[in-house]
Amino acid sequence: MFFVNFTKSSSKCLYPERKIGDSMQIQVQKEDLIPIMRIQTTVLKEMVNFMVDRGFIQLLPVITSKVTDPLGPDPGSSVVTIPKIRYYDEELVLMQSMILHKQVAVAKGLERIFIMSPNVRLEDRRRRDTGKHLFEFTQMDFEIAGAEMKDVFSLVEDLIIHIIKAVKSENKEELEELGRDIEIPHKPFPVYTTHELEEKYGKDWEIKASADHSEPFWAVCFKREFYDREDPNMPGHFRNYDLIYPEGFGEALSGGEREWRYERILERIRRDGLDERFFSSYLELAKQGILIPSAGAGIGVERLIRFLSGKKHVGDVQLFRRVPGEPVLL
Ligand code: ASN
Repeated sequence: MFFVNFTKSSSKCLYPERKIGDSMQIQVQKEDLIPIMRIQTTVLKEMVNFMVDRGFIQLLPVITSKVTDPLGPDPGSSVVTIPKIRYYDEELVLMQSMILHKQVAVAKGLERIFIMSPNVRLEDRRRRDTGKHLFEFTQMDFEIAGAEMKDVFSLVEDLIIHIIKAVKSENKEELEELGRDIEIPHKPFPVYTTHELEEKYGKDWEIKASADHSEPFWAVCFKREFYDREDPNMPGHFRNYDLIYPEGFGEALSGGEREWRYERILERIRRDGLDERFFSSYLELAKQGILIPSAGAGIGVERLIRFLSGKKHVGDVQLFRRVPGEPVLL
């Protein structure tokens, strides 16, 4: 047994008064932790190898900024506040995602980039039991100048297949210890529109559709943040996407083709009722006309490790859990 966390049933109260060392029930057992961390090691190594082999340049993450992803409007997000820090006279935010920085990086001539990017997202504590939310996590965030959706689909499908194969061959024992058997999916993965998914599974289609599939699939066309590109041929439709894991594990990745034109960005920031002043440094660059067409996505590292190791909650693959609504122990 290990000290990692309380069980869900430990208390109805979201922040039970307990100290480390109190008798706590434990979710991640020591015997699971070691195989999970070995699988994580393979995933991190193979993600970097794969992206470098495909010609991507690795950037270091940015954690403090003047501006970050607003994460809305997006039905997938429930952030209660953007984390801020004051540093002398500057007010900075902690990174929710590096999307705006990725756009600037590709515009500067770095055509294919990726970052192992830590994000802080202060999600509503009612998301404690979704199994897929963390308030601090890492995504492998990438962006490709001039790319389209189909380029991202093909790349991500190869990446997922590559990682599953690597884990199956390098972590055979660990998968056995965890009692996990994973199928190698087939390329191309199926693609559905969110409209089709809603029609078949209802408004909250994600987990139901995921449970109904035995291989990953794409969902396309979400009405969400201003930086995702609206389809020029079909206004009201969007050239963005999520990758959904099978077996009820839900969302793996989200991304899109990007909006790069100043007027359109501004119009959509206004439409979304966002504070223009918050985006002023980014808007200034867009106004100078430096942004270019690109497409990309970010894949949640802990969610991938949860899927590979077959755990119930994404917090179960974190040594130091960061689950909304749970107390932080260390
Ligand atoms: N990484 C995502 C993207 O590239 C954005 C996000 O994490 N919200 O679109």
